[in-house]
Amino acid sequence: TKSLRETLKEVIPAKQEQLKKLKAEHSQTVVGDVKVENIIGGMRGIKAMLWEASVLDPLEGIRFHGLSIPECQKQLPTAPDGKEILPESMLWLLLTGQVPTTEQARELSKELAEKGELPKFVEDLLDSLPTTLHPMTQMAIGVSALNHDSAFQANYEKGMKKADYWTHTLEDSLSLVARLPALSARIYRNVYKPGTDLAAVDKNLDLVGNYSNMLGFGDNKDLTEYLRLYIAIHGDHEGGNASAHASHLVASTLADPFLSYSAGLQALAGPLHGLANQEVLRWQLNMLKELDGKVTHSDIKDFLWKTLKSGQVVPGYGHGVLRNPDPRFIALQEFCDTRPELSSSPLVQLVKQTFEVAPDVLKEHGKTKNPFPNVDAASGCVLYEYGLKDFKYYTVIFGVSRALGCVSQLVWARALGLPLERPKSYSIDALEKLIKSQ
Ligand code: AMX
Repeated sequence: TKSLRETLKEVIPAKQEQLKKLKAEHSQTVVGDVKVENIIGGMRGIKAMLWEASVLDPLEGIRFHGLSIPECQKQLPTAPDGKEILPESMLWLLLTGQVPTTEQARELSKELAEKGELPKFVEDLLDSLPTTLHPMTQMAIGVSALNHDSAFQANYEKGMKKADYWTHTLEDSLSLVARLPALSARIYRNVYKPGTDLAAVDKNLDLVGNYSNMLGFGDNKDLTEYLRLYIAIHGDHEGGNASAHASHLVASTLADPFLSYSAGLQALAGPLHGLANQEVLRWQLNMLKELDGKVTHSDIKDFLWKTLKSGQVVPGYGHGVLRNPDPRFIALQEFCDTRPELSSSPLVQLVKQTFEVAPDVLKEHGKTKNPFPNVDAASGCVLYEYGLKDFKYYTVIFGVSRALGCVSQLVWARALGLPLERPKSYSIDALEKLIKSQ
């Protein structure tokens, strides 16, 4: 069986060659144009980034190295006691473009568990933060501080060769992913369960088995399975989304993976991005309370219009790229449908009923380009039903997941020698001048 490092050593030269050929033959080939609407419209639609691990189709949704979510669910190894995708399998796929064998996935689980402890000073740093500080801010601080032990930074200072960049980036990336469960669970303990014991990293458990255990939910096998699925399928969503792009931009300065991913987390903490899952739950719980158990389609419709007329967005609906229901939303709905305790829950039912009503209301409202649910429409209600009710914490779980894609791209960016990002910007005056000169 080949190790992760051996597999990467094999696949990287072919990709380097492929890019070299592309550059030599097609540097001047035009693949799109830039309109003023793109410049003032958040760069939507501009084809401007190289991102290896996944590509998002507006209608079909995400594919990880060509594999759709249902294909990943069929092909990627699961935990010994589980049926859902193991995030380690997804990490292997994102990094190498290959489906790992069960043995390879187990080896990666073992390596991550062995590297999973936090340095003492990071534990002390997290313990010193006020519990009123948002868990996402705490997470970004903790991840940033892990750069104390960065192999990339240490070797850069010693003057390493460019050809060695990716190997040290990989070591940092694995160390970051390995430490996220302990870091994130410590934040959960400090904020929501102060004074209780925090389990140590168990060398025999997989990444999420450990995470769930450290969160205090180790006995809840269903929640652990849900977290595996959730963390695996949130892992990557191509490169232009705010967290991935922020992490990629910072990494392009040759900042190490810890600093780069800390920037990704800061972007994830915004309400239009990762914070949406906490907002969805707050909004659905308000709806449940206001409708007082008697929920009809017409009641939901009225509630949706009330939200829209008050000038707010419907959280969990719409997307910058997608133009269909998000396949990640569908995968999470299917998880709910297979479990009686979830399918009978009024909250889970409400999410489903909202999906039956909201697209038509949003179409009638006429603003959003995508009236369908994104992944955040479903993700929080399951956590809530399984007893993880502290919804300010939900984006941290997203943050554990999104690291898989961001660090994979980081390894590829260093292996392919991608340069510093530096797009051109214009002031309004300069843009007007540019338009006149056309
Ligand atoms: N409810 C009401 N109005 C919406 C809407 C929604 N769910 N989604 C978009 N709109 C509005 C926009 O606010 C915008 O209005 P404006 O012209 O007055 O500014 C208009 O429709 C056009 O927006 P768009 O091009 O369809 O979307 P976008 O690419 O600018 O933004 C997104 C995408 C996700 C930020 C937006 O749909 C939104 O705010 N959704 C609700 C929040 C949410 O669910 N975020 C999670 C996204 C997934 C994730 O990152 N986790």
